[in-house]
Amino acid sequence: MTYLAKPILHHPTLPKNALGYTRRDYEGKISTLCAGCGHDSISAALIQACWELEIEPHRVAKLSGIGCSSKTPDYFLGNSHGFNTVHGRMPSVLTGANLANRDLIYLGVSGDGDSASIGLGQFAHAMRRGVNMTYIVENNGVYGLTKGQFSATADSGSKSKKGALNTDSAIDLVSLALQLGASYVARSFSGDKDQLVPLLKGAISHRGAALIDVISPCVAFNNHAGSTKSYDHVREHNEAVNRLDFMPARRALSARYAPGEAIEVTQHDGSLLRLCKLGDGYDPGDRLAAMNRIARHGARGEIVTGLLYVDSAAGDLHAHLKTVDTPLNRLAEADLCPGSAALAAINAELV
Ligand SMILES: Cc1ncc(C[n+]2csc(CCOP(=O)(O)OP(=O)(O)O)c2C)c(N)n1
Ligand code: SF4
Ligand SMILES: [Mg+2]
Repeated sequence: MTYLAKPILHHPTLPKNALGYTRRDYEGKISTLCAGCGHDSISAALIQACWELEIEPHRVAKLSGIGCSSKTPDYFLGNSHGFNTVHGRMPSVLTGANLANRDLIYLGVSGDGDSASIGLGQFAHAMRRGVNMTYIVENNGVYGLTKGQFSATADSGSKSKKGALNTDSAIDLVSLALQLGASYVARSFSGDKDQLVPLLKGAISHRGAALIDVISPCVAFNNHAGSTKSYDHVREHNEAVNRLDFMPARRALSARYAPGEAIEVTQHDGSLLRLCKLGDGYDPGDRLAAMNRIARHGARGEIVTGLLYVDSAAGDLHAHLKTVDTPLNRLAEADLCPGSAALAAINAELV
């Protein structure tokens, strides 16, 4: 229950990262979600990723909309900045915050209803602008918080808990993000922590718009036979294209794969993504191939997961706008106002 505070004390022998923090230091309040909800596993993966990345919690800003998924930022990174916005409006608030202070690490946490239904326009513009963020969609195919109506990501032909058939076509946020120009695009499953944690670490270290669509079953309203977002369905139809190893720039690199089996992508901060190809040679640098792969496998009812596309040289909104390196919220009046002589010179040019 929300009124129960977590105990602050923890065992002195818990492992610590280089900053001296334990995983407990990256937790938040006790979750009020249903036991078994996929969203709680995503929160746990985020805690693990931020602990392993040795991120100082005060450098993170978590933003969300409305929904069970959008409640989750309360359950991780309790010492970070947080903003729970209006339903579907997280991307514009995140964009504004990012423009004002480029120095923070932005986590956008949303649901399929929040992003693909009411917030679709906002989602699209944040992706096409290349806002530097990790945008996580906790995708269960329903509006969990309002008791299980189909969302816009529900597959055509899937059935509700009470047997109603969904006849609308699904919106695939991954395909949309690829088409709109996002530079790090992945899909994962809340039940696959081994895949999700490195995907999150890669996304957080990526500069540009990073989307991770995480299939996250709703045990209360969408975990039955006939649902394509249930634990059983996703386990049976999961088609991973690669396995990701994330190595921060400061760590010595270890060779885990034989040459020819892996692709390496160096990100702007020097961190390395090492992708072990599964099955036929999948190239995560080919946007069109990614779209093609998703459509081809989707037609067979398969859910393609893994790092589907990455362009580490794409840059972000600040690079496109050529803003100064100093966060805009730290500029003083003297930086912002060039003085009356400069203004007179500009005005003279316009005469
Ligand atoms: C403007 C507005 N419209 C509708 C609602 C009602 N509402 C609250 S949450 C929600 C859907 C949440 O679904 P999703 O984003 O998929 O999150 P989930 O609960 O499934 O994690 C809706 C329609 C609202 N709060 N505000
Ligand atoms: S209603 Fe569904 S989405 Fe919401 S907490 Fe329960 S299981 Fe999770
Ligand atoms: Mg949902």
